[in-house]
Amino acid sequence: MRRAEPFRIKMVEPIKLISREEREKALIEAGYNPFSLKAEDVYIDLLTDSGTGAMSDNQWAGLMLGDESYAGSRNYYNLAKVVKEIFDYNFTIPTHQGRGAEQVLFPLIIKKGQYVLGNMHFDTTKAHIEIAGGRAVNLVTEKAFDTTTPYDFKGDFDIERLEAFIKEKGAENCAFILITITCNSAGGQPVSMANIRQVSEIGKKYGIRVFMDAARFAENAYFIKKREKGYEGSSISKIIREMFSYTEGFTMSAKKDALVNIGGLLCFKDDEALFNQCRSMLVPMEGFPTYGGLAGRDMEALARGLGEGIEEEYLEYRIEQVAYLGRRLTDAGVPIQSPTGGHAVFVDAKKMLPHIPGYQFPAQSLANELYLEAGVRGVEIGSFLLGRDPETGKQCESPLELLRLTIPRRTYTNNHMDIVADALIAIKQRAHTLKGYEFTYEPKILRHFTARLKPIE
Ligand code: P71
Repeated sequence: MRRAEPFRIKMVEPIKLISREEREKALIEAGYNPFSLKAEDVYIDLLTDSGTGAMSDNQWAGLMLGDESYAGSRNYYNLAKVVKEIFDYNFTIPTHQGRGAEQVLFPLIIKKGQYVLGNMHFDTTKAHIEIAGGRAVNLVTEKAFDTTTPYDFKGDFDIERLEAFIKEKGAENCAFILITITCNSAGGQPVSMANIRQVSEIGKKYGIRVFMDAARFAENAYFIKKREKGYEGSSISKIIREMFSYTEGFTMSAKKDALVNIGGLLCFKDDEALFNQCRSMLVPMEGFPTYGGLAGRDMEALARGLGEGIEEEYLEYRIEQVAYLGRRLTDAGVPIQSPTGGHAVFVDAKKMLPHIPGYQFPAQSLANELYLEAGVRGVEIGSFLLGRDPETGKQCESPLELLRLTIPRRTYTNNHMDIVADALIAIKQRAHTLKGYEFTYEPKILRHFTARLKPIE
């Protein structure tokens, strides 16, 4: 039988659609950069799925059981117990969010000039690799860049390129391999179990450690169950345990699949020495090892969220909502990364606005038009985000120009999805009239957060 959302709504947060004139004014004030909009001026906010979801009544109840002791909070032990149950990992470190975990781990395992091999590192992760003196290498399958041809696991590593790279550069020059599940930048695309296994075998063969960037681990497990032969009958829990048996540790932004508004994790299967090193570094950076930048109550919400985020009925609803928005767009001929992934629909702005070259930011143009049309905020994942080559100062060419419509968890209904779809379908009719953008203010690092732009007349 067809099923609706596996929850009912106990508390609501009003949202408002301001008038077209007010939106025009707000966008100009924001320098044509949706990052700079006031959230109150946004009707449906699809900027990110990070920390924007709704907690359950059980999580909110957990907040009241926060043990705010500086050391040895009971909520830490609850959290470590859940991590052991779900991932079968023995060592747990809480952090304030994903990049907190990266900031502690990466300098300990990267020597200057070493490569970190990944299936498209997320931008903040790449930044932390570089800050630690490493070089981020992208070895995702070429299939990820062909948005029109469906492929079940567009997050997979290109195994041949991975091995060739290690042979060419030498294993001693490779710090570690990082498997990002799901692959955010290519469209929330999953990595198959077979691929995770192969990557781990290559890691063993060359003596290179393998870690997970596990922000969307539950969505990845759900896709394995639905799309990979041999896993149809497995439970999500069993799939997760197998996925994590192939790696020795993970960093996690818990603001995604772990269903909290703040929090992160740094966990190890059995490397106690590395765990201890990380714990020492945690103290000056995030906090004492039993709270790591979180309040006791945050750790309790996280412990409970981890369990809820792997429930199959929840994941089915979650993935189906993203797929619903994807279908509405595809049916109307709006080009998207296909198939849809876990946390967002990615509109292919290169295809929708072929008259705007990459260096004039077609996906940013589409994001701005979508805000003007319906008060919907999406986010550009393309040349605007990618930035310039730090050595030559030249604008890098992004293989994809995408508008990410990121769906917060348990937050919006399919009525909201319809508003988004209708707006994009309307824009498609006049796509040729949209303009490219140029900078009026361009910061040097991570420019996309605060840059200001103007349309090119
Ligand atoms: C996302 C984010 C969060 C974000 C980042 C930049 C601008 C707006 C929003 C964060 C991730 C991620 C992966 C795979 C590590 C982090 C960092 N993603 N790995 O997609 O997707 O985690 O934000 O908790 O520090 O919107 P953190």
